[in-house]
Amino acid sequence: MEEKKKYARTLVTTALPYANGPVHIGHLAGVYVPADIYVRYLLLKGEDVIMIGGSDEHGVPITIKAQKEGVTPQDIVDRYHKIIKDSMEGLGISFDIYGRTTSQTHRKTASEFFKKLYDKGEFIEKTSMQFYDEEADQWLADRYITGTCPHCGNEGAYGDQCEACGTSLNATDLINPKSAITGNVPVLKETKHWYMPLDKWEPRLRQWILEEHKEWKTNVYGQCKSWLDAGLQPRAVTRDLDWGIPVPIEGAEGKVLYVWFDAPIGYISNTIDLLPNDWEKYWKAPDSRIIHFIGKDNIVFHCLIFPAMLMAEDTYQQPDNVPANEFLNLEDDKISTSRNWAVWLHEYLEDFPGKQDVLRYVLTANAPETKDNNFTWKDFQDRNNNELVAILGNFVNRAVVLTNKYFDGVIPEAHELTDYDQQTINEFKDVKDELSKALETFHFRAALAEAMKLARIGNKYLADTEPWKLAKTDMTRVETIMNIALQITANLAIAFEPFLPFSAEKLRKMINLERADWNKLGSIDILKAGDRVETPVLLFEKIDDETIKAQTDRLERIKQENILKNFTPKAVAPTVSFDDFQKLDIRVGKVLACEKVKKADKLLKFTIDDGMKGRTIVSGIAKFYNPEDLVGKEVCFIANFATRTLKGIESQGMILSAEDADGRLVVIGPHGEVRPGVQVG
Ligand code: B3M
Ligand code: ZN
Repeated sequence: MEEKKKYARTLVTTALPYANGPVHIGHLAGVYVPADIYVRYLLLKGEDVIMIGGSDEHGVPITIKAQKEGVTPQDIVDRYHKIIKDSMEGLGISFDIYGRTTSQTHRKTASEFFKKLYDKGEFIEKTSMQFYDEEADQWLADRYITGTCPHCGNEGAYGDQCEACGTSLNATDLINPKSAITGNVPVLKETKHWYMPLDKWEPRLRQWILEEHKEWKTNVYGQCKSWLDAGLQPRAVTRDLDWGIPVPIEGAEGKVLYVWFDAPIGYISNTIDLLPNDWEKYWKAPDSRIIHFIGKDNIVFHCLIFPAMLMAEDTYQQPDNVPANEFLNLEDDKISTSRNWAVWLHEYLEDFPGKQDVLRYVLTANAPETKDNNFTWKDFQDRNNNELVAILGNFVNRAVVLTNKYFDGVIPEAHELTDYDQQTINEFKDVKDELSKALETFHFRAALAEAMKLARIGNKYLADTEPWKLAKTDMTRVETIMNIALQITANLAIAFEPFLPFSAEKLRKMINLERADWNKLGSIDILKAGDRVETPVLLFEKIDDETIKAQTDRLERIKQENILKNFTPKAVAPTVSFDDFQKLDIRVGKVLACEKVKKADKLLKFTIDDGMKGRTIVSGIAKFYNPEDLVGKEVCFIANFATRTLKGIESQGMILSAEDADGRLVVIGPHGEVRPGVQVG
């Protein structure tokens, strides 16, 4: 193996979330929780590390949101920056700074960065045709144009992508393009922009990633390789927009830096704000290393475009690693800010006070490290009840309770060890190496499983040695057992600190362990005999079905709302003549009786007064009505519908109903009183 590069300090950056909405569990699982675990781990080892975060406050998603709400983009970013910052703090994400890209420092840093590249001749200038809304007097960013997708015919495709078929588009590909601002047909006008010639940097990027960073995660390496193999094209780094950092050169009035040009520079400006005199060594000293934590949709920007910008600038170091994660789904559906399909962090913290670690645990145990993964509330409940409560919490509680009970809270001495004691101790003596190896290679799930293994070992040790039975006969033996159990507890306090910092702190307080020292991990002399433990506090508590149901009900409501919101009527069927229409004999009938059909959960059996001798109709609307509520109601039915036998019942007609957007069926009837048997037409 290649020898590991020695480093003196680490700069950890985390993707800057767009301040157009709060952060959700997808952001957390993909970026902030793993980054925080990593940083806490390095801190525990006593390393020099800083963690940089902040909001991405430019870009079209923000202007669109502002326009929708009739407020300014500044209002939007002020609102969400605060929500995001506070909620991240609430979850214990240990940012050294959480800044924003609307700060003065950032504006200056990004502007100067652009100017330097411009002065060095690193850009190419190109003119192109772009859509313009003449009534709004505004250039239209891709997201501001909708039209028909040339691939699938979806009428609501955006200028950059069709969300129905997933194809990436250019705005000029759209059939019947429309401005999202006025609904007018936009015109094409010529405009000038500055481009990063990525093709120029391609050979260096190839060498740097494909040859020198084969150790990167396979999903990251693979994505870079496929971009590089497809060949890199020049990319525009300016936009015609009035929200962003003005392009700092003459002849660029009304233009701003492309959000993906300024956002990664945000890492630099936030470092400057954190360490005005010392920031440069984190970015430029050869014994510093930089690690970008991001989600998979950001790989190209962090591995190819930003590095090309840094190469062009020529004084910065490249990142050492970019451990990007895949996506987390929610209840088997893609998380989406615009569809409100998410578990929002700020809401979680309100709904589950004091349970930050439960979320951190579940998101790590389920982290989308190598493939997309799924969050379900059921799994959340199970992992809390069966793992945190039943294994970790249970062991710690027993160890501390028994120490209080038998020794008045004083840590007893260990005497002669049995083979079984030795075997147990051997089982976790390598935990430090195992955990370190997993954490250093960004395998956070495996690392968490390793920490949990320690708790399992402890649980098994107490269950097997049964000190509560020995307490009557062999107190010396109980002293040894409890000493070992408490040493395992101390190990847990250290091992879990990166993952579950709130619980680890409680645990440390319980056993009076002042400081967690990573180097002690795996040993059995962390706690001193004669020192005291406190009375136990519960680290975790069971989460009941009702609590979980409140969350799944909320999601169900959102699902229904989305279906209704997105309803567009179906295209009208081919024209029919009056004669054709008259072939259908539609009549009004009165419901005399209505009951559920046995062994068929969809069907209702109607007895209808049709003004003649009456008839039976079976209809598939049982899910939507209580049969008794329909008795006495007037309904419309097709009287000459061919009879069918359903579940052994002959159905003599069809009751008309409308199907709502969410699939709900609503029975159709007259709005005034009419005699049963009259025709509709
Ligand atoms: N704001 C995109 C995102 O939230 C973008 C990340 C910027 S990192 C410099 O996915
Ligand atoms: Zn399409």
